[in-house]
Amino acid sequence: MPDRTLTLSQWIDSVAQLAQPERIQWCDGSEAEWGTLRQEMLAQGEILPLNPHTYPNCHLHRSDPTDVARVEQVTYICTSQKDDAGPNNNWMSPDDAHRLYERLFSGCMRKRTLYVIPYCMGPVDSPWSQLGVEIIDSRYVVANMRLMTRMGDFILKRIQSGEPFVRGQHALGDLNPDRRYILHYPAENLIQSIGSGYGGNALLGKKCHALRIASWNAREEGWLAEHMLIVGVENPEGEVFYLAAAFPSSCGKTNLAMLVPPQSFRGWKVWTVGDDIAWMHVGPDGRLWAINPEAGYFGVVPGTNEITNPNAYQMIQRDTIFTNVAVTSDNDPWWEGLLSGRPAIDWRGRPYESGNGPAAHPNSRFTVRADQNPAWSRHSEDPMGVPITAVLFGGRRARLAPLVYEAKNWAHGVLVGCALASETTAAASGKTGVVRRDPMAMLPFCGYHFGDYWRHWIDLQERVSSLPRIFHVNWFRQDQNGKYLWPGYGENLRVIQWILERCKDRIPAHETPIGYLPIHGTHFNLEGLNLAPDALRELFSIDRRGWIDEFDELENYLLDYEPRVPIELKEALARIQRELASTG
Ligand code: GTP
Ligand code: SPV
Ligand code: MN
Repeated sequence: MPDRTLTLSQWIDSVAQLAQPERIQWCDGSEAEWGTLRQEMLAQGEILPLNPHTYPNCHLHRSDPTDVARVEQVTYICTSQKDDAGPNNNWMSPDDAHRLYERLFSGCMRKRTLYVIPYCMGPVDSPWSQLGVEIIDSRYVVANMRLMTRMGDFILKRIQSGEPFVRGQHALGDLNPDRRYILHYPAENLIQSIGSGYGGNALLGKKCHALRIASWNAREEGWLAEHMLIVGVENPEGEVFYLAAAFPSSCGKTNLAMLVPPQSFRGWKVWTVGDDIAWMHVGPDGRLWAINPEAGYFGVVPGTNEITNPNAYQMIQRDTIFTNVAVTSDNDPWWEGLLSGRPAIDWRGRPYESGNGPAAHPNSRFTVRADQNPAWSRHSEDPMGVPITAVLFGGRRARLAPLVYEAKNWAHGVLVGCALASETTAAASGKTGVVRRDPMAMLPFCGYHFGDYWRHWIDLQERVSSLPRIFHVNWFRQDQNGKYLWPGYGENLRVIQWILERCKDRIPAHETPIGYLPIHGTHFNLEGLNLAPDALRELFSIDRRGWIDEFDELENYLLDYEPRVPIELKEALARIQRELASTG
């Protein structure tokens, strides 16, 4: 068991003694440091330069082909009581996990450099921010953390003066999937990760710290750490409303966070505060206030173009790290969904042959500093964050879930979040396209028992006097031929407009057992949109039989979390079931 009273340098020494690196480098986040790192990575082939004329200061990294996504099956929560991790997590006892770590870390950094990365999650002067230190032997991880967090010497000084921090110990190891583990010790504010250099497995500030460890702290301290984007929507009157939205991995957070309004929405603007993680606290005014702990985006590349996401497209034209995309014969990055160019080399570095799978990996990513986004909100740096008017839940549902509906009250809204289900995507290893429950989009990220987590959500109503309204959205409904019924992307602002009108109590809605829906044909802005009448009907229809089955299945699902499921959720569920049964 590591000694939590160790100072920073004692802790680094103890890790170095175990891992045996050739040297230790304390990172300061400076330009000079990046210059040296870049030269070393180029020399070693860890990054490749992209076309400097079309993509200035952009680089390509090809990860090990077996290391391209998060690995949920080897991600563990290590609590002394197994029950506290819940059926939603893999569990290992802290003692076993520490022993495993010591075995795997022993000598794992021989002939390598150990980098010490001091970072801050959240605006540097926010009372809600948290400090962390990641130890790692991968320059690529350093380069990514430099874009994704506030990193540097000034953090080190705060830690040395006694501020608490989360410890992250990480090593590439031999990248063998059989020796890959991501271990979390919430009671020790400690993360240990080995065997992967990719994304959420390796950038420890992100999912490991800002969600799994932070969600545990958040429950103890009365706040929320969520897998949510934060977006400001400004109407033509100049009023800005902030929304937080939880969609599972690769289900549209980045895209909604930087949406460009359709042409008919003159005078509307959208401002991005965050695209993946929200930390929400109860403010002195009784509202929920959200900060984005991150300072950059680690976003899905495929599907990004000047039509779907013009802001993202523009921001990744310079100073960007691309991971696992293809390249053209001109050495430009290329991916599926790009509107021009042709792939010459695929994501593994082999000559591209059509019929041999996608040229870019479906989970290929860009890493870029947030303020390169043309829609970046200057309120991203506000210490108190932004006030949240509405919370959205949504997933990929080819059937059943309508385009939008509103929960009837807080407990019902929490049930809507709890019932979130979505088709699996390439963001995690495993089969894609299978519908699974992913409550609040937190299945891979909640650091404790889901039953306790839902209780924590329910109890918020005691302390938040102006609760946000809760909505469910689904951009991914398909017709019989598998074609999306809704155009999505910028057009999603139409749904947001309806949501804001509802929040201001300006428009009536159609009451159904599952929630409030737009009244067919009115109060929903379709100006300038050519949708087949059939598509519209389908998008706003309720399949009563299908919903009865859905809620029966949900009732069954909740049994796994007993006896910790809040009674309020079961009552909300029973009420819907009764109403569905009686509206036949
Ligand atoms: P993580 O970073 O994994 O947490 O994902 P995310 O939720 O930020 O997802 P992202 O916005 O990157 O979208 C993932 C994929 O969905 C991309 O290929 C997008 O092009 C696609 N997508 C996003 N929004 C829409 C939409 O409104 N409609 C459709 N059809 N596709 C969308
Ligand atoms: C996700 O999978 O939800 C991501 C990418 O945002 S990762 O950083 O790999 O977690
Ligand atoms: Mn995510």
